[in-house]
Amino acid sequence: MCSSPGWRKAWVRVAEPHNGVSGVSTERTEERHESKVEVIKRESRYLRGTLKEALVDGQPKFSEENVQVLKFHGVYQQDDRDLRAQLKKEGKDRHWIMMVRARIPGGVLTADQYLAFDDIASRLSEYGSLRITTRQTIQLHGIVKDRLKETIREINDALVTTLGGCGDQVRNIICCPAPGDEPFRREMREDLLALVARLGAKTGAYHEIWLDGEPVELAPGESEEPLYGDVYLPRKFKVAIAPEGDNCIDVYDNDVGLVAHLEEGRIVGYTVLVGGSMGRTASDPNTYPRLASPLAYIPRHEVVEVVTAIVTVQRDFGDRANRRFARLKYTIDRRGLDWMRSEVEARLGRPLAPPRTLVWTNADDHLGWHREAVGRSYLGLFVPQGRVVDTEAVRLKSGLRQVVERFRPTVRLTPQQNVLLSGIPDEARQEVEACLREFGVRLADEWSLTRRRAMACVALPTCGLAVAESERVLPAVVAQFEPMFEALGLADEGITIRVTGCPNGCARPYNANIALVGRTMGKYDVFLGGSEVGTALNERFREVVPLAEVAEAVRPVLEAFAAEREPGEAFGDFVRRVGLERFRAEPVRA
Ligand code: SRM
Ligand code: SF4
Repeated sequence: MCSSPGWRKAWVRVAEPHNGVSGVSTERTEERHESKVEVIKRESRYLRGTLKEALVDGQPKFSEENVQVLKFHGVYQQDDRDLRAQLKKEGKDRHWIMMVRARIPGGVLTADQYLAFDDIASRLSEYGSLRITTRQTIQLHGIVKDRLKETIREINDALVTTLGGCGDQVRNIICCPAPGDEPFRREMREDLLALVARLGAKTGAYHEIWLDGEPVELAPGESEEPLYGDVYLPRKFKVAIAPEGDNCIDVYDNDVGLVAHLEEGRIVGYTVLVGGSMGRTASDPNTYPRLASPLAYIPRHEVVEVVTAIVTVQRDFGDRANRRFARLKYTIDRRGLDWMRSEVEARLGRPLAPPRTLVWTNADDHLGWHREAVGRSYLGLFVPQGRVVDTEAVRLKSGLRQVVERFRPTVRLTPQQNVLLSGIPDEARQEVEACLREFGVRLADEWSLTRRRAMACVALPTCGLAVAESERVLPAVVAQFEPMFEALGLADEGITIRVTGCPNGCARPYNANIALVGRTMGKYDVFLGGSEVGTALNERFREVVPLAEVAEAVRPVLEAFAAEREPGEAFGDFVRRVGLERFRAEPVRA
């Protein structure tokens, strides 16, 4: 395993005529720096590293090199930050634990798969909970190193993988989770699975390390990773699919967003968006969130070929020297959208058609009862902060388990961290409700719209990058705003509140109406504007506001909105129309 310095000068050949994508011949050789992670990837032998040996070395944690390789396998090494200070005082090492993130395309699980996760969490995780993520997957926190192999093995036994959960590759592809018998829903799913098959990592390392598989011999000239090569992508790469009109997945926040255009209920083609991403670094003003830009309209049957071409452009031209600027958004902003289009066209060997105009009417949370097909319904259940856990008051984990065991629904995870239970016979609706109530679980209409639409990232105690609380303070944040919205007649506006424990933006804060982004423990930057349908970025309103004062800080803007809005005007549109300057001058009321 590598022991190279963090930054090293290297001759790197980029963009060899690459595998599988026609028409590229942009071979060039240049001298440039390469980040440490690039070296680790190359020397990992297609993500093997020394993980096999490390799993039996008796140590509680992995080496720095293996930590990087592990991410590609869906595993993050963390420590319980609640225990850090006490352990330090006692002169002890941190309490090392792993977070395991599955890859669940479009968030769809069979009943048995869901039950397997529930069971694994109960037996193998120190927290015992399931965390539904903003990208429709499940994370298990608190897996000690000795239990990691067993955990991944059991997830694999349920026919789910963790390969591609994290790392510099195409991550879990997300898609509107609503079930239904309209043909376009089946077609979106087919296209999603075709993309997963094409863009997923192919290395045999996963089977060798976690499942004790034998190495597979490659034919002469055959590559273990025909698409990615041995250094994979410069950075994470996210893809999302939305049906025209309903932006429940925040399609503009992805490296590639695909918007399905329908005719007579069937998909005729996609508008392709490129270069979205939320992440920014507080200390670096050259980093920024960016909404994806429309690139082209493509007929449906070209979707895999076109997305593959875009991925290869980023593979070949993304920044491999500085990971801070390695996302597709920076490649596009450095070189221009026209350049991006021509590069994709060169790889396809044909011109792309201009994008279509997109109209968004909704960002549906899909909660509550909905008719799904003749005789069948689905129930969208609100999961506070995405955490499926039993508390004294509400036994959500046990209640969900009971319903899934008895009624065998397909479980669909939503990008707003909730679950949809699909395929329930209409006549069983009341029984399902009664069963959930037995465990103290409230149905969606018993929550305020503000609460339903609010999201928070994980942050403390597990996230190593958190500088402030997020998941654990979301209820208190919403509780500040709820009475204010009520008093101002704004409770039914669907104003979105999102909180993150640092500027990385895991709960997609920068297109929320009201966002709290952690600056330091207990203090947040407050962003306002955004859009209820995820089509606009918000703007920083106030900096380093103590948690207890955030709602009061926003009050003048909400009051002005209630008094001065134009008929039908949404909060985000109002903020963009009137601007925030006049409110900034006002002192914060304590
Ligand atoms: Fe995220 C890093 C959690 C969605 C942008 N994210 C992390 C890590 C792994 C921290 C780390 O690197 O050590 C967090 C683990 C916390 C924990 O203890 O579980 C973490 N991100 C999450 C999840 C679980 C938040 C949640 O509450 O649901 C989401 C898991 C998604 C999944 O299933 O794959 C999650 N992360 C996102 C999103 C939202 C999205 O993709 O729709 C974003 C913004 C979009 C984007 O990619 O820009 C996001 N996460 C980041 C970034 C900033 C990336 C950037 O390019 O700037 C980081 C930091 C990094 O990669 O260096 C990060
Ligand atoms: Fe951690 Fe920051 Fe992501 Fe929250 S936004 S999970 S604090 S990396």
